[in-house]
Amino acid sequence: MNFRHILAASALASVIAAPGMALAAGSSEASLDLVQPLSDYKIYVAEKTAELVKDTQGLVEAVKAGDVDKAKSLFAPTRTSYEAIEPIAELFADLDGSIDARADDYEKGEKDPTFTGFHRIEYGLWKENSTDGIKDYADRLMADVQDLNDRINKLTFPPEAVVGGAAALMEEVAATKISGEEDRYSRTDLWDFEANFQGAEKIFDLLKPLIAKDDPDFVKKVDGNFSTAGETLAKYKTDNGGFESYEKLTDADRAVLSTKVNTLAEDLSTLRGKLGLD
Ligand SMILES: [Cu+2]
Repeated sequence: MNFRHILAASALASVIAAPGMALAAGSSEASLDLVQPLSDYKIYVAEKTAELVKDTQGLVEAVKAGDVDKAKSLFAPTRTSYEAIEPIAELFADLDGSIDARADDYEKGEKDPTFTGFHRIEYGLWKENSTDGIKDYADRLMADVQDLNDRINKLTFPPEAVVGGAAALMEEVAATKISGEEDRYSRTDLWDFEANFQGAEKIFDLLKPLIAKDDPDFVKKVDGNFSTAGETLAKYKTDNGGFESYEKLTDADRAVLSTKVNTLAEDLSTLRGKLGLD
């Protein structure tokens, strides 16, 4: 990193901390172009975390009321706002662990008392078919989600995490969604898929104006892959706006998604370099 780069980065950080602040006239640093997309992204994330808090409240209420069916119906839609902003949520590793870890991360798996969060609740609802053992986990999830919301509101978004986030989301899909690892008890994986795609596409759309001029073919290719992935997922949409079980996904469609996800991950991983953040 050279000195000019450091200056630009710190100027950028202070501008992002105060989104309303006007840019100094004549500032033509490449990375200052990121100010607008970053502040737009911050708004997007704030909306998603507010939604997450509200939806989690509903899920927690259903669990505490002992309403298994209602809690099941709220599980997948509640998660989507978390999945869409995972590049930012993951900056808080402690919370990401307690909110979204899988049983495999714990020595005693599902029976491990430190296994908490969405997937512990998912296990209770689908495998134990009961809310009895998960009421405390519901309270904990609510507290963690509030904490996440507070921390995100105070966060100065690191440009590399945002720009790199588009690829990170596609890598998340490649690593934990295609395999069906993430929502193994409920088979609601396709909801997460869509949210991950939307989160990645949001970042790409915000950055697009910065790359479209120099690299129109790249933009076209990425847009094309996003839309093929979207069309493939759309085949599994249900009438109530949700998704069919992951088991319904055909091998052919799984292959299409897998190819698109890997290509997108690869292409989007070049964004940081294209925008001078490497
Ligand atoms: Cu996740």
